[in-house]
Amino acid sequence: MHVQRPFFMALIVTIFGFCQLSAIIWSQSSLKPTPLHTLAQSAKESLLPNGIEVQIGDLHERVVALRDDVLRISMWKGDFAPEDASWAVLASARHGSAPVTLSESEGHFGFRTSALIVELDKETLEVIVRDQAGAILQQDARPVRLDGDAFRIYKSMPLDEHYFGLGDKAGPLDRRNQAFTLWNTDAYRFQESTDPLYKSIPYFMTYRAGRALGVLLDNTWRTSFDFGKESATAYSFGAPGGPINYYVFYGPSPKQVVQTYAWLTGTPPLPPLWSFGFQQSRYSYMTQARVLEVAKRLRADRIPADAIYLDIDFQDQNRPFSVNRTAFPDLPGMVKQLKADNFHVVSITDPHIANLSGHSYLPFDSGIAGNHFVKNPDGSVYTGRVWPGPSVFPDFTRQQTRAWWGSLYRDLRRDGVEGFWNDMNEPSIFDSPTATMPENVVHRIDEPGFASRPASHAEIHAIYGLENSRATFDGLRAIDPEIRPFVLTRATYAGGQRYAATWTGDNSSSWNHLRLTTPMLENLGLSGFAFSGADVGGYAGTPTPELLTKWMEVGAFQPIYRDHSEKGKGDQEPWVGGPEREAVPRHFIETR
Ligand code: NBV
Repeated sequence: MHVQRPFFMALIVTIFGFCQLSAIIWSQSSLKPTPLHTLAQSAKESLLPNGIEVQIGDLHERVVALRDDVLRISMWKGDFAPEDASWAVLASARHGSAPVTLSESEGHFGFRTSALIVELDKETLEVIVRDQAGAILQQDARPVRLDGDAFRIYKSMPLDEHYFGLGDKAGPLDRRNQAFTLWNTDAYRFQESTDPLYKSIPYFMTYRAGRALGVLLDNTWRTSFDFGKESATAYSFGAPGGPINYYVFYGPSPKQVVQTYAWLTGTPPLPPLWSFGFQQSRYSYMTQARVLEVAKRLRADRIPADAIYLDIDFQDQNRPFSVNRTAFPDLPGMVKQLKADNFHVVSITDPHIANLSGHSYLPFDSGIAGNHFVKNPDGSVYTGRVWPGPSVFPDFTRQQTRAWWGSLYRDLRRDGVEGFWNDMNEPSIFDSPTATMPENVVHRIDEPGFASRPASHAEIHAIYGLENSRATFDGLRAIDPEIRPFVLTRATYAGGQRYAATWTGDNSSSWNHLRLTTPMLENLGLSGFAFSGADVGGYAGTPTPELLTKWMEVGAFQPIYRDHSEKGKGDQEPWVGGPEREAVPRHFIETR
Protein backbone atom coordinates (compact mmCIF):
# COMPACT_ATOMS: atom_id res chain seq x y z
CA MET A 1 0.00 0.00 0.00
CA HIS A 2 2.79 2.35 0.96
CA VAL A 3 4.42 1.77 -2.34
CA GLN A 4 1.22 2.12 -4.29
CA ARG A 5 -0.09 5.40 -2.85
CA PRO A 6 2.55 7.73 -4.40
CA PHE A 7 2.09 5.86 -7.67
CA PHE A 8 -1.64 6.55 -7.61
CA MET A 9 -1.06 10.16 -6.62
CA ALA A 10 1.31 10.57 -9.54
CA LEU A 11 -1.16 8.91 -11.86
CA ILE A 12 -3.99 11.17 -10.71
CA VAL A 13 -1.80 14.26 -11.04
CA THR A 14 -0.78 13.14 -14.52
CA ILE A 15 -4.36 12.47 -15.60
CA PHE A 16 -5.47 15.79 -14.09
CA GLY A 17 -2.61 17.58 -15.85
CA PHE A 18 -3.42 15.86 -19.09
CA CYS A 19 -7.06 16.80 -18.82
CA GLN A 20 -6.17 20.41 -18.07
CA LEU A 21 -3.68 20.52 -20.91
CA SER A 22 -6.19 19.04 -23.31
CA ALA A 23 -8.82 21.47 -22.07
CA ILE A 24 -6.44 24.35 -22.80
CA ILE A 25 -5.60 22.97 -26.22
CA TRP A 26 -9.25 22.30 -27.00
CA SER A 27 -10.44 25.67 -25.83
CA GLN A 28 -7.73 27.41 -27.86
CA SER A 29 -8.48 25.50 -30.97
CA SER A 30 -11.11 27.09 -33.13
CA LEU A 31 -11.72 23.82 -34.90
CA LYS A 32 -12.60 21.62 -31.99
CA PRO A 33 -14.96 22.96 -29.30
CA THR A 34 -14.41 22.48 -25.58
CA PRO A 35 -15.92 19.14 -24.61
CA LEU A 36 -18.60 19.14 -21.93
CA HIS A 37 -16.90 16.41 -19.94
CA THR A 38 -13.46 15.21 -18.92
CA LEU A 39 -11.79 12.65 -21.11
CA ALA A 40 -12.33 9.96 -18.50
CA GLN A 41 -16.09 10.14 -19.02
CA SER A 42 -17.80 8.64 -21.97
CA ALA A 43 -21.35 9.08 -23.13
CA LYS A 44 -24.03 6.59 -22.17
CA GLU A 45 -27.13 6.31 -24.27
CA SER A 46 -30.59 5.27 -23.11
CA LEU A 47 -33.23 4.43 -25.63
CA LEU A 48 -36.66 5.92 -25.19
CA PRO A 49 -39.83 4.96 -27.06
CA ASN A 50 -39.67 8.24 -29.01
CA GLY A 51 -36.02 9.31 -28.86
CA ILE A 52 -32.84 9.07 -26.85
CA GLU A 53 -31.29 10.27 -23.64
CA VAL A 54 -27.54 10.64 -23.42
CA GLN A 55 -25.57 11.05 -20.23
CA ILE A 56 -22.01 12.28 -19.82
CA GLY A 57 -20.97 12.49 -16.19
CA ASP A 58 -23.91 14.11 -14.45
CA LEU A 59 -25.04 15.93 -17.57
CA HIS A 60 -28.11 14.60 -19.36
CA GLU A 61 -29.51 15.49 -22.74
CA ARG A 62 -32.82 14.14 -23.97
CA VAL A 63 -34.21 14.52 -27.47
CA VAL A 64 -37.64 13.11 -28.18
CA ALA A 65 -40.07 13.32 -31.08
CA LEU A 66 -43.53 14.50 -30.02
CA ARG A 67 -44.61 14.22 -33.64
CA ASP A 68 -42.68 13.30 -36.77
CA ASP A 69 -41.94 16.99 -37.24
CA VAL A 70 -41.71 18.16 -33.59
CA LEU A 71 -38.72 17.59 -31.33
CA ARG A 72 -38.35 18.40 -27.67
CA ILE A 73 -34.81 18.93 -26.46
CA SER A 74 -33.93 19.14 -22.78
CA MET A 75 -30.76 19.12 -20.77
CA TRP A 76 -30.09 18.99 -17.04
CA LYS A 77 -27.44 18.21 -14.47
CA GLY A 78 -27.87 15.60 -11.76
CA ASP A 79 -30.25 12.73 -11.27
CA PHE A 80 -33.55 14.52 -11.65
CA ALA A 81 -34.97 15.88 -14.87
CA PRO A 82 -36.77 19.22 -14.39
CA GLU A 83 -40.47 19.07 -13.62
CA ASP A 84 -42.45 18.34 -16.80
CA ALA A 85 -44.91 21.20 -16.39
CA SER A 86 -45.63 24.23 -18.53
CA TRP A 87 -47.73 27.41 -18.49
CA ALA A 88 -47.48 27.53 -22.28
CA VAL A 89 -47.22 24.10 -23.85
CA LEU A 90 -50.33 21.96 -23.69
CA ALA A 91 -50.02 18.63 -21.89
CA SER A 92 -51.52 16.92 -24.95
CA ALA A 93 -48.57 18.14 -27.02
CA ARG A 94 -45.89 17.55 -24.37
CA HIS A 95 -47.02 13.96 -24.03
CA GLY A 96 -47.05 13.37 -27.77
CA SER A 97 -44.90 10.56 -29.11
CA ALA A 98 -43.83 9.60 -32.62
CA PRO A 99 -42.09 6.37 -33.60
CA VAL A 100 -38.36 6.68 -34.23
CA THR A 101 -35.67 4.53 -35.81
CA LEU A 102 -32.39 4.65 -33.96
CA SER A 103 -29.15 5.28 -35.77
CA GLU A 104 -25.60 5.46 -34.47
CA SER A 105 -22.34 6.29 -36.14
CA GLU A 106 -18.83 6.59 -34.79
CA GLY A 107 -19.30 10.14 -33.56
CA HIS A 108 -23.04 10.36 -33.10
CA PHE A 109 -26.03 8.91 -31.41
CA GLY A 110 -29.22 9.62 -33.25
CA PHE A 111 -32.58 8.70 -34.64
CA ARG A 112 -34.91 9.47 -37.47
CA THR A 113 -38.63 10.07 -37.75
CA SER A 114 -40.52 10.03 -41.02
CA ALA A 115 -39.70 13.76 -41.36
CA LEU A 116 -36.44 14.47 -39.51
CA ILE A 117 -32.99 13.08 -38.82
CA VAL A 118 -31.43 13.89 -35.44
CA GLU A 119 -27.75 13.51 -34.53
CA LEU A 120 -26.16 14.02 -31.13
CA ASP A 121 -22.39 14.40 -30.90
CA LYS A 122 -21.05 11.78 -28.48
CA GLU A 123 -18.44 14.14 -27.07
CA THR A 124 -20.06 17.55 -27.09
CA LEU A 125 -23.78 16.72 -27.10
CA GLU A 126 -24.20 19.17 -29.98
CA VAL A 127 -27.38 18.53 -31.92
CA ILE A 128 -27.91 18.51 -35.67
CA VAL A 129 -31.39 18.36 -37.17
CA ARG A 130 -31.74 17.41 -40.85
CA ASP A 131 -34.64 16.94 -43.17
CA GLN A 132 -35.33 13.53 -44.67
CA ALA A 133 -32.96 14.19 -47.55
CA GLY A 134 -30.15 15.00 -45.15
CA ALA A 135 -30.11 18.78 -45.59
CA ILE A 136 -29.20 20.53 -42.35
CA LEU A 137 -32.12 22.46 -40.87
CA GLN A 138 -30.49 23.43 -37.61
CA GLN A 139 -27.12 22.79 -36.05
CA ASP A 140 -25.53 23.66 -32.72
CA ALA A 141 -22.63 26.03 -33.28
CA ARG A 142 -20.90 24.98 -30.06
CA PRO A 143 -21.80 22.97 -26.96
CA VAL A 144 -24.44 24.41 -24.67
CA ARG A 145 -22.77 26.95 -22.38
CA LEU A 146 -23.48 26.16 -18.74
CA ASP A 147 -22.60 28.58 -15.98
CA GLY A 148 -24.22 27.79 -12.64
CA ASP A 149 -27.96 27.94 -13.26
CA ALA A 150 -27.47 29.98 -16.43
CA PHE A 151 -27.30 28.45 -19.88
CA ARG A 152 -26.92 29.56 -23.48
CA ILE A 153 -27.59 27.57 -26.63
CA TYR A 154 -25.76 28.50 -29.84
CA LYS A 155 -26.93 27.58 -33.31
CA SER A 156 -25.13 28.12 -36.60
CA MET A 157 -26.43 31.17 -38.42
CA PRO A 158 -26.22 30.84 -42.20
CA LEU A 159 -25.83 34.14 -44.04
CA ASP A 160 -29.16 33.76 -45.78
CA GLU A 161 -31.28 32.74 -42.78
CA HIS A 162 -33.98 35.05 -41.41
CA TYR A 163 -35.71 35.18 -38.04
CA PHE A 164 -39.26 36.13 -37.07
CA GLY A 165 -41.44 36.00 -33.99
CA LEU A 166 -40.74 36.96 -30.34
CA GLY A 167 -44.11 38.70 -30.30
CA ASP A 168 -44.31 42.44 -30.76
CA LYS A 169 -40.69 43.45 -30.27
CA ALA A 170 -40.22 46.75 -32.13
CA GLY A 171 -37.96 47.18 -35.12
CA PRO A 172 -37.85 45.41 -38.46
CA LEU A 173 -39.88 42.32 -39.28
CA ASP A 174 -36.70 40.24 -39.60
CA ARG A 175 -34.99 39.83 -36.21
CA ARG A 176 -31.58 39.19 -37.79
CA ASN A 177 -28.74 41.38 -36.43
CA GLN A 178 -30.65 42.23 -33.29
CA ALA A 179 -30.68 40.99 -29.70
CA PHE A 180 -33.65 40.93 -27.32
CA THR A 181 -34.45 40.38 -23.67
CA LEU A 182 -37.78 39.00 -22.55
CA TRP A 183 -38.82 40.66 -19.30
CA ASN A 184 -42.33 42.09 -19.27
CA THR A 185 -41.95 45.84 -18.91
CA ASP A 186 -44.28 48.82 -18.80
CA ALA A 187 -42.61 50.69 -21.65
CA TYR A 188 -44.57 53.96 -21.89
CA ARG A 189 -43.60 55.76 -25.11
CA PHE A 190 -41.32 52.93 -26.19
CA GLN A 191 -39.27 53.64 -29.26
CA GLU A 192 -38.02 51.47 -32.09
CA SER A 193 -34.92 50.55 -30.08
CA THR A 194 -36.66 50.01 -26.72
CA ASP A 195 -36.23 46.54 -25.26
CA PRO A 196 -37.63 44.75 -23.30
CA LEU A 197 -41.29 45.51 -23.96
CA TYR A 198 -44.54 44.23 -22.44
CA LYS A 199 -44.59 40.57 -23.44
CA SER A 200 -42.42 37.45 -23.32
CA ILE A 201 -42.98 35.11 -26.22
CA PRO A 202 -39.81 33.01 -26.34
CA TYR A 203 -40.56 31.61 -29.76
CA PHE A 204 -39.13 32.37 -33.19
CA MET A 205 -39.20 31.01 -36.70
CA THR A 206 -36.14 30.56 -38.87
CA TYR A 207 -36.51 30.78 -42.63
CA ARG A 208 -33.93 29.81 -45.21
CA ALA A 209 -34.02 28.46 -48.74
CA GLY A 210 -37.75 27.87 -48.64
CA ARG A 211 -37.66 26.02 -45.34
CA ALA A 212 -39.13 27.28 -42.08
CA LEU A 213 -38.44 25.90 -38.63
CA GLY A 214 -39.93 26.93 -35.29
CA VAL A 215 -38.11 27.13 -31.95
CA LEU A 216 -39.91 27.60 -28.62
CA LEU A 217 -37.74 27.99 -25.52
CA ASP A 218 -40.24 27.21 -22.79
CA ASN A 219 -38.46 28.96 -19.96
CA THR A 220 -40.18 31.69 -17.94
CA TRP A 221 -37.06 33.33 -16.55
CA ARG A 222 -35.45 36.43 -18.06
CA THR A 223 -34.64 34.81 -21.39
CA SER A 224 -32.62 36.48 -24.12
CA PHE A 225 -32.21 35.95 -27.84
CA ASP A 226 -29.35 37.11 -30.00
CA PHE A 227 -29.62 36.88 -33.77
CA GLY A 228 -26.17 37.96 -34.80
CA LYS A 229 -25.09 40.72 -32.40
CA GLU A 230 -22.63 38.67 -30.41
CA SER A 231 -21.45 36.64 -33.36
CA ALA A 232 -21.85 36.87 -37.09
CA THR A 233 -21.98 33.11 -37.48
CA ALA A 234 -24.12 31.93 -34.57
CA TYR A 235 -27.42 32.95 -33.05
CA SER A 236 -28.16 32.09 -29.45
CA PHE A 237 -30.75 31.95 -26.71
CA GLY A 238 -30.56 31.35 -23.00
CA ALA A 239 -31.64 32.29 -19.50
CA PRO A 240 -30.11 32.92 -16.08
CA GLY A 241 -32.10 30.02 -14.61
CA GLY A 242 -34.94 27.59 -15.13
CA PRO A 243 -35.10 24.55 -17.36
CA ILE A 244 -33.13 24.00 -20.54
CA ASN A 245 -36.13 22.90 -22.52
CA TYR A 246 -36.96 23.81 -26.07
CA TYR A 247 -39.02 22.59 -28.99
CA VAL A 248 -37.87 22.49 -32.60
CA PHE A 249 -40.52 21.99 -35.25
CA TYR A 250 -40.32 21.78 -38.98
CA GLY A 251 -42.54 23.33 -41.67
CA PRO A 252 -41.27 23.41 -44.35
CA SER A 253 -43.77 26.24 -44.91
CA PRO A 254 -44.06 29.10 -42.41
CA LYS A 255 -47.77 28.39 -42.28
CA GLN A 256 -47.13 24.84 -41.07
CA VAL A 257 -44.73 26.18 -38.43
CA VAL A 258 -47.41 28.56 -37.12
CA GLN A 259 -49.95 25.72 -37.14
CA THR A 260 -47.57 23.55 -35.14
CA TYR A 261 -46.89 26.41 -32.74
CA ALA A 262 -50.67 26.48 -32.19
CA TRP A 263 -50.64 22.69 -31.71
CA LEU A 264 -48.05 23.22 -28.97
CA THR A 265 -49.49 26.31 -27.27
CA GLY A 266 -53.14 26.47 -28.26
CA THR A 267 -55.38 28.56 -30.47
CA PRO A 268 -57.30 31.74 -29.69
CA PRO A 269 -60.98 31.32 -28.82
CA LEU A 270 -63.51 32.70 -31.27
CA PRO A 271 -63.94 36.36 -30.28
CA PRO A 272 -67.36 38.03 -30.11
CA LEU A 273 -68.34 39.44 -33.49
CA TRP A 274 -68.54 43.02 -32.21
CA SER A 275 -64.85 43.00 -31.24
CA PHE A 276 -63.96 42.92 -34.96
CA GLY A 277 -65.60 46.32 -35.38
CA PHE A 278 -64.15 49.76 -34.86
CA GLN A 279 -63.49 50.42 -31.16
CA GLN A 280 -63.40 53.89 -29.61
CA SER A 281 -61.33 54.46 -26.49
CA ARG A 282 -59.69 57.22 -24.48
CA TYR A 283 -57.78 57.58 -21.22
CA SER A 284 -60.35 58.48 -20.01
CA TYR A 285 -63.87 59.40 -20.91
CA MET A 286 -64.25 60.98 -17.48
CA THR A 287 -68.01 60.90 -17.02
CA GLN A 288 -71.06 58.97 -18.04
CA ALA A 289 -72.26 62.07 -19.87
CA ARG A 290 -69.06 62.19 -21.92
CA VAL A 291 -69.27 58.50 -22.86
CA LEU A 292 -72.83 58.99 -24.07
CA GLU A 293 -71.84 62.16 -25.91
CA VAL A 294 -69.05 60.38 -27.82
CA ALA A 295 -71.36 57.47 -28.66
CA LYS A 296 -74.04 59.86 -29.87
CA ARG A 297 -71.59 61.69 -32.10
CA LEU A 298 -70.31 58.42 -33.59
CA ARG A 299 -73.87 57.53 -34.56
CA ALA A 300 -74.76 61.05 -35.69
CA ASP A 301 -71.66 61.15 -37.89
CA ARG A 302 -72.38 57.65 -39.22
CA ILE A 303 -69.09 56.23 -37.94
CA PRO A 304 -69.96 52.55 -37.51
CA ALA A 305 -68.28 51.94 -34.14
CA ASP A 306 -69.03 48.77 -32.16
CA ALA A 307 -67.22 49.24 -28.85
CA ILE A 308 -66.55 52.02 -26.39
CA TYR A 309 -64.04 51.82 -23.53
CA LEU A 310 -64.01 52.82 -19.87
CA ASP A 311 -60.45 53.54 -18.72
CA ILE A 312 -59.36 53.83 -15.08
CA ASP A 313 -61.24 57.04 -14.26
CA PHE A 314 -64.62 55.30 -14.29
CA GLN A 315 -63.50 53.71 -11.02
CA ASP A 316 -63.60 55.16 -7.55
CA GLN A 317 -60.07 56.51 -6.94
CA ASN A 318 -58.65 54.06 -9.48
CA ARG A 319 -59.63 51.08 -7.37
CA PRO A 320 -60.23 48.03 -9.57
CA PHE A 321 -63.80 46.68 -9.54
CA SER A 322 -65.23 49.87 -8.05
CA VAL A 323 -67.25 52.61 -9.79
CA ASN A 324 -67.01 56.37 -9.34
CA ARG A 325 -70.69 56.95 -8.63
CA THR A 326 -70.37 60.72 -8.91
CA ALA A 327 -69.01 60.63 -12.44
CA PHE A 328 -70.95 57.49 -13.41
CA PRO A 329 -74.17 57.72 -11.40
CA ASP A 330 -75.91 54.96 -13.36
CA LEU A 331 -73.44 52.57 -14.95
CA PRO A 332 -76.03 49.85 -15.76
CA GLY A 333 -78.35 52.48 -17.23
CA MET A 334 -75.56 53.90 -19.36
CA VAL A 335 -74.50 50.46 -20.61
CA LYS A 336 -78.12 49.64 -21.42
CA GLN A 337 -78.57 52.86 -23.35
CA LEU A 338 -75.38 52.19 -25.30
CA LYS A 339 -76.41 48.61 -25.96
CA ALA A 340 -79.71 49.84 -27.38
CA ASP A 341 -77.58 51.74 -29.87
CA ASN A 342 -75.44 48.64 -30.60
CA PHE A 343 -72.41 49.69 -28.60
CA HIS A 344 -70.55 47.14 -26.49
CA VAL A 345 -68.79 48.42 -23.40
CA VAL A 346 -65.26 47.35 -22.44
CA SER A 347 -63.93 48.29 -19.00
CA ILE A 348 -60.45 48.20 -17.58
CA THR A 349 -59.71 45.94 -14.58
CA ASP A 350 -56.10 46.31 -13.46
CA PRO A 351 -54.52 43.58 -11.31
CA HIS A 352 -53.36 45.87 -8.48
CA ILE A 353 -55.93 45.74 -5.68
CA ALA A 354 -55.95 48.80 -3.39
CA ASN A 355 -54.43 47.92 -0.03
CA LEU A 356 -57.43 49.15 1.93
CA SER A 357 -58.25 47.45 5.12
CA GLY A 358 -61.41 48.55 6.96
CA HIS A 359 -63.01 50.23 3.91
CA SER A 360 -65.42 47.46 2.95
CA TYR A 361 -63.54 47.19 -0.34
CA LEU A 362 -64.51 43.67 -1.36
CA PRO A 363 -61.56 42.83 -3.65
CA PHE A 364 -59.14 43.56 -0.81
CA ASP A 365 -61.17 42.03 2.03
CA SER A 366 -62.04 38.85 0.17
CA GLY A 367 -58.52 38.58 -1.24
CA ILE A 368 -56.98 38.77 2.24
CA ALA A 369 -59.54 36.32 3.62
CA GLY A 370 -58.67 33.86 0.85
CA ASN A 371 -54.90 34.39 1.18
CA HIS A 372 -54.77 35.38 -2.49
CA PHE A 373 -51.96 37.95 -2.60
CA VAL A 374 -48.27 37.48 -3.33
CA LYS A 375 -45.92 37.59 -0.36
CA ASN A 376 -42.61 39.02 0.69
CA PRO A 377 -39.97 36.43 1.61
CA ASP A 378 -40.85 37.01 5.31
CA GLY A 379 -44.44 35.88 4.68
CA SER A 380 -46.06 39.34 4.84
CA VAL A 381 -48.22 40.51 1.93
CA TYR A 382 -46.18 42.39 -0.68
CA THR A 383 -47.32 45.98 -1.28
CA GLY A 384 -46.38 48.25 -4.18
CA ARG A 385 -47.68 51.64 -5.27
CA VAL A 386 -49.74 51.86 -8.47
CA TRP A 387 -52.79 53.92 -9.55
CA PRO A 388 -54.87 53.32 -6.39
CA GLY A 389 -51.86 54.04 -4.10
CA PRO A 390 -50.44 51.16 -2.04
CA SER A 391 -51.66 47.99 -3.70
CA VAL A 392 -51.50 44.23 -3.33
CA PHE A 393 -51.24 41.67 -6.14
CA PRO A 394 -53.16 38.46 -6.74
CA ASP A 395 -51.08 35.33 -7.03
CA PHE A 396 -52.42 34.10 -10.35
CA THR A 397 -50.26 30.95 -10.18
CA ARG A 398 -52.86 29.55 -7.77
CA GLN A 399 -55.98 28.08 -9.30
CA GLN A 400 -58.10 29.14 -6.29
CA THR A 401 -56.83 32.70 -6.68
CA ARG A 402 -57.72 32.70 -10.36
CA ALA A 403 -61.22 31.47 -9.52
CA TRP A 404 -61.56 34.21 -6.88
CA TRP A 405 -60.32 36.84 -9.37
CA GLY A 406 -62.80 35.60 -11.94
CA SER A 407 -65.65 36.00 -9.46
CA LEU A 408 -64.85 39.72 -9.12
CA TYR A 409 -66.30 40.27 -12.61
CA ARG A 410 -69.81 39.36 -11.46
CA ASP A 411 -70.95 42.96 -10.81
CA LEU A 412 -69.58 44.44 -14.02
CA ARG A 413 -71.12 41.57 -15.98
CA ARG A 414 -74.44 42.15 -14.18
CA ASP A 415 -74.17 45.82 -15.20
CA GLY A 416 -73.88 44.73 -18.82
CA VAL A 417 -70.17 45.33 -19.45
CA GLU A 418 -69.07 42.89 -22.14
CA GLY A 419 -65.34 43.25 -22.66
CA PHE A 420 -62.48 43.44 -20.16
CA TRP A 421 -59.10 45.00 -20.38
CA ASN A 422 -56.21 43.66 -18.28
CA ASP A 423 -53.68 46.50 -18.24
CA MET A 424 -50.57 47.05 -16.06
CA ASN A 425 -50.09 43.30 -15.64
CA GLU A 426 -46.33 43.07 -16.27
CA PRO A 427 -46.96 43.87 -13.33
CA SER A 428 -46.12 47.57 -13.45
CA ILE A 429 -45.26 49.13 -10.09
CA PHE A 430 -44.42 52.80 -9.58
CA ASP A 431 -42.31 52.84 -6.42
CA SER A 432 -39.93 50.05 -7.32
CA PRO A 433 -36.49 50.67 -8.84
CA THR A 434 -37.15 47.90 -11.35
CA ALA A 435 -40.69 49.16 -12.14
CA THR A 436 -41.99 45.75 -11.09
CA MET A 437 -41.95 43.44 -8.06
CA PRO A 438 -38.62 42.47 -6.53
CA GLU A 439 -37.45 39.15 -7.91
CA ASN A 440 -37.57 37.54 -4.48
CA VAL A 441 -41.30 38.14 -3.99
CA VAL A 442 -42.90 34.75 -3.38
CA HIS A 443 -45.62 33.08 -5.44
CA ARG A 444 -47.16 29.84 -4.24
CA ILE A 445 -47.79 27.67 -7.29
CA ASP A 446 -50.89 25.57 -6.85
CA GLU A 447 -51.74 24.36 -10.26
CA PRO A 448 -52.63 20.98 -11.79
CA GLY A 449 -49.56 19.52 -13.46
CA PHE A 450 -47.11 21.48 -11.31
CA ALA A 451 -45.66 20.51 -7.96
CA SER A 452 -47.22 22.76 -5.31
CA ARG A 453 -44.24 24.88 -4.39
CA PRO A 454 -43.09 28.41 -3.69
CA ALA A 455 -41.64 30.18 -6.73
CA SER A 456 -39.71 33.43 -6.92
CA HIS A 457 -41.04 36.33 -8.92
CA ALA A 458 -37.94 35.89 -11.12
CA GLU A 459 -39.50 32.64 -12.32
CA ILE A 460 -43.10 33.89 -12.47
CA HIS A 461 -42.68 37.42 -13.86
CA ALA A 462 -43.10 36.39 -17.51
CA ILE A 463 -46.36 34.56 -16.88
CA TYR A 464 -48.00 37.05 -14.49
CA GLY A 465 -49.98 38.73 -17.28
CA LEU A 466 -50.72 35.40 -18.96
CA GLU A 467 -52.25 33.95 -15.80
CA ASN A 468 -54.05 37.24 -15.09
CA SER A 469 -55.76 37.08 -18.48
CA ARG A 470 -56.46 33.37 -18.01
CA ALA A 471 -58.17 34.12 -14.68
CA THR A 472 -60.25 36.79 -16.41
CA PHE A 473 -61.22 34.60 -19.35
CA ASP A 474 -62.05 31.55 -17.24
CA GLY A 475 -63.90 33.70 -14.71
CA LEU A 476 -66.09 35.24 -17.40
CA ARG A 477 -66.86 31.78 -18.75
CA ALA A 478 -67.70 30.56 -15.25
CA ILE A 479 -70.12 33.46 -14.76
CA ASP A 480 -71.72 32.98 -18.14
CA PRO A 481 -70.77 29.82 -20.05
CA GLU A 482 -72.63 31.05 -23.12
CA ILE A 483 -70.52 34.15 -23.84
CA ARG A 484 -67.43 34.48 -25.97
CA PRO A 485 -65.30 36.62 -23.66
CA PHE A 486 -63.36 39.54 -25.08
CA VAL A 487 -60.26 40.01 -22.93
CA LEU A 488 -57.51 42.41 -23.93
CA THR A 489 -54.19 41.97 -22.12
CA ARG A 490 -51.02 44.04 -22.25
CA ALA A 491 -48.55 41.53 -20.80
CA THR A 492 -48.48 37.86 -21.66
CA TYR A 493 -46.34 34.82 -22.41
CA ALA A 494 -46.35 32.13 -25.10
CA GLY A 495 -49.78 30.51 -25.16
CA GLY A 496 -51.54 33.67 -23.96
CA GLN A 497 -53.57 33.64 -27.18
CA ARG A 498 -55.77 30.99 -25.52
CA TYR A 499 -57.26 33.62 -23.23
CA ALA A 500 -56.85 37.12 -24.59
CA ALA A 501 -56.25 39.42 -27.49
CA THR A 502 -53.46 41.93 -27.07
CA TRP A 503 -52.25 45.33 -28.12
CA THR A 504 -48.79 46.80 -28.41
CA GLY A 505 -49.01 49.15 -25.42
CA ASP A 506 -48.14 52.81 -25.21
CA ASN A 507 -46.99 53.72 -28.70
CA SER A 508 -46.63 57.33 -29.89
CA SER A 509 -48.46 59.57 -32.33
CA SER A 510 -45.68 59.66 -34.92
CA TRP A 511 -45.26 58.50 -38.49
CA ASN A 512 -42.55 56.11 -37.40
CA HIS A 513 -44.90 54.48 -34.93
CA LEU A 514 -47.55 54.10 -37.59
CA ARG A 515 -44.91 52.33 -39.70
CA LEU A 516 -43.89 50.12 -36.77
CA THR A 517 -47.41 48.79 -36.27
CA THR A 518 -47.11 46.56 -39.35
CA PRO A 519 -44.04 44.50 -38.39
CA MET A 520 -45.11 44.43 -34.74
CA LEU A 521 -48.55 43.02 -35.50
CA GLU A 522 -47.17 40.63 -38.13
CA ASN A 523 -44.66 39.21 -35.68
CA LEU A 524 -47.41 38.92 -33.05
CA GLY A 525 -49.47 37.02 -35.60
CA LEU A 526 -46.57 34.69 -36.34
CA SER A 527 -46.25 34.24 -32.55
CA GLY A 528 -49.80 32.94 -32.06
CA PHE A 529 -51.55 36.25 -31.41
CA ALA A 530 -53.75 36.47 -34.47
CA PHE A 531 -56.01 39.00 -32.75
CA SER A 532 -53.96 42.04 -31.88
CA GLY A 533 -53.81 45.77 -32.46
CA ALA A 534 -51.85 48.95 -31.93
CA ASP A 535 -53.49 52.13 -30.59
CA VAL A 536 -54.80 53.89 -33.68
CA GLY A 537 -53.59 57.48 -33.83
CA GLY A 538 -50.86 56.65 -31.32
CA TYR A 539 -51.25 56.65 -27.53
CA ALA A 540 -48.67 59.23 -26.41
CA GLY A 541 -48.93 62.67 -27.96
CA THR A 542 -51.45 64.11 -30.38
CA PRO A 543 -51.42 63.09 -34.04
CA THR A 544 -51.58 65.71 -36.77
CA PRO A 545 -54.81 65.47 -38.79
CA GLU A 546 -52.84 63.86 -41.67
CA LEU A 547 -51.32 61.24 -39.39
CA LEU A 548 -54.63 60.42 -37.72
CA THR A 549 -56.35 60.03 -41.09
CA LYS A 550 -53.66 57.74 -42.46
CA TRP A 551 -53.62 55.70 -39.23
CA MET A 552 -57.39 55.25 -39.45
CA GLU A 553 -56.89 53.87 -42.96
CA VAL A 554 -54.12 51.45 -42.00
CA GLY A 555 -55.84 50.37 -38.79
CA ALA A 556 -58.88 49.25 -40.75
CA PHE A 557 -56.76 46.36 -42.08
CA GLN A 558 -55.26 45.33 -38.73
CA PRO A 559 -56.95 42.67 -36.59
CA ILE A 560 -57.98 44.93 -33.67
CA TYR A 561 -59.04 48.41 -34.72
CA ARG A 562 -59.04 50.63 -31.64
CA ASP A 563 -58.59 54.38 -31.50
CA HIS A 564 -57.02 55.13 -28.09
CA SER A 565 -55.02 57.97 -26.61
CA GLU A 566 -53.51 59.20 -23.38
CA LYS A 567 -54.75 61.69 -20.84
CA GLY A 568 -53.97 65.38 -21.16
CA LYS A 569 -53.46 65.38 -24.94
CA GLY A 570 -55.68 66.49 -27.82
CA ASP A 571 -58.78 64.58 -28.84
CA GLN A 572 -58.33 61.78 -31.33
CA GLU A 573 -61.84 60.73 -32.32
CA PRO A 574 -62.45 60.34 -36.07
CA TRP A 575 -64.07 63.78 -36.40
CA VAL A 576 -61.30 65.96 -34.96
CA GLY A 577 -59.85 66.88 -38.39
CA GLY A 578 -63.14 68.26 -39.70
CA PRO A 579 -65.84 66.77 -41.99
CA GLU A 580 -63.65 66.26 -45.02
CA ARG A 581 -61.13 64.18 -43.12
CA GLU A 582 -63.82 62.35 -41.20
CA ALA A 583 -65.15 60.96 -44.47
CA VAL A 584 -61.95 58.89 -44.79
CA PRO A 585 -62.28 56.79 -41.59
CA ARG A 586 -65.99 56.44 -42.25
CA HIS A 587 -65.19 54.95 -45.66
CA PHE A 588 -62.48 52.65 -44.31
CA ILE A 589 -64.55 51.45 -41.34
CA GLU A 590 -67.39 50.70 -43.72
CA THR A 591 -64.98 48.85 -46.01
CA ARG A 592 -63.80 46.82 -43.05
O1 NBV B 1 -55.21 53.03 -17.78
C1 NBV B 1 -54.50 54.10 -18.27
C2 NBV B 1 -53.46 53.66 -19.29
C3 NBV B 1 -54.11 53.07 -20.54
O2 NBV B 1 -54.93 54.02 -21.14
C4 NBV B 1 -53.05 52.62 -21.53
O3 NBV B 1 -53.62 52.06 -22.67
C5 NBV B 1 -52.15 51.59 -20.88
O4 NBV B 1 -51.18 51.12 -21.75
N1 NBV B 1 -52.51 52.71 -18.72
C6 NBV B 1 -51.54 52.21 -19.66
C7 NBV B 1 -51.89 53.16 -17.49
C8 NBV B 1 -50.87 54.24 -17.45
C9 NBV B 1 -50.47 55.04 -18.58
C10 NBV B 1 -49.43 56.12 -18.43
